[in-house]
Amino acid sequence: MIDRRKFLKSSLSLSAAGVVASQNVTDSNSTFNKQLDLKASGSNFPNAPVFVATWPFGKFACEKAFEIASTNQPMLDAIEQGIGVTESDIKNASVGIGGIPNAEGKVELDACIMAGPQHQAGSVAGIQDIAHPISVARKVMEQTPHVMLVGEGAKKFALSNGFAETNLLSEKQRRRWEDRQKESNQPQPEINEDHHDTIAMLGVDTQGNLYGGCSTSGWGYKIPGRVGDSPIIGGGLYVDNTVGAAGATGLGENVMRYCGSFLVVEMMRQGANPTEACVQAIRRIESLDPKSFDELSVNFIALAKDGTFGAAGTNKGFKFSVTTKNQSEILTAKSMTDNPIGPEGGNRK
Ligand code: SD4
Repeated sequence: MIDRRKFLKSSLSLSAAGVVASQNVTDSNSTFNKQLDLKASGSNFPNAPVFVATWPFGKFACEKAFEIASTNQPMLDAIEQGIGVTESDIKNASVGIGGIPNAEGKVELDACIMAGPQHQAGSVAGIQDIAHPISVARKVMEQTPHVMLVGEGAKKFALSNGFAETNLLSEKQRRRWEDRQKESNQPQPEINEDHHDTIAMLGVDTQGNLYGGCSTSGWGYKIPGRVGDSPIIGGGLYVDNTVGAAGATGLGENVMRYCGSFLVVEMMRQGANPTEACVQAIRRIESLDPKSFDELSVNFIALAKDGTFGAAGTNKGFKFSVTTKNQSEILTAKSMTDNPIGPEGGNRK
């Protein structure tokens, strides 16, 4: 008997070469076969390319990504350079340069990237002195046999691949950190909406292939070495090329314990639309967790293979950005409570 996985794999490569028509594939119900059908018929996804990102600052990132993708450059370039816009923005205190430091005053960054077609992933966590962790994550994905590098090793890898050593601590953040040192000698970071935010970005191309990335300085004033959900595949980001993609922002500890983004994608696999999938994942988390919706502070964005998208958050007012051929706007996510989400961390001051 022919192994089904091997059969599908060889069918896919033959199909890509234009050799196998979709009707030659026996199991017409599988999602794999739907992909083959689309490839064989040359069908396009009418709304694509579509980019969705967390928070209003994600709009600039989505627009950059759209500009790249719509001129037929690789989708990974679109995701990397889109997120790169947010990483370069010194006013944004939650991603890249100018990010909020850890308890010792060092900016430590987390990022990951995924490419749907080959189910590839790359990630870095707790990396210091490198301005574009999303680009390092991509290098890990494309140029090593590994998925994730952390701390010193990640920095060494970046430097040996030509990334420049950069001071990430802005004057403003240095002063805030020093003031905080004078005020408090608490070893633990407090939970404060003002101390965190993240860019997660999802994209789908005109062939229905999905990609995603995520980048953050994480929870402000965290214990050095703390890693959040953002660089964790399945936590802060997940891409399944047969179904859809999801990304998270909020308190990473409440996302990574539930494989949050993976959960959202699985809800879509079961038939939920992107918004419903985010809501169902948040409901699942709340049903298992001792914390209430308000204390959880979890927000998801989701993008289905067909280009439909949505988002939901525990609190009211989580905003996300979307750019397609027909629109580029900031939308408000569905919320589980009427209590406001608080200020967009670091980005409003
Ligand atoms: C983290 N999830 O490090 C990130 C921070 C974040 O909105 O997204 N804040 O936990």
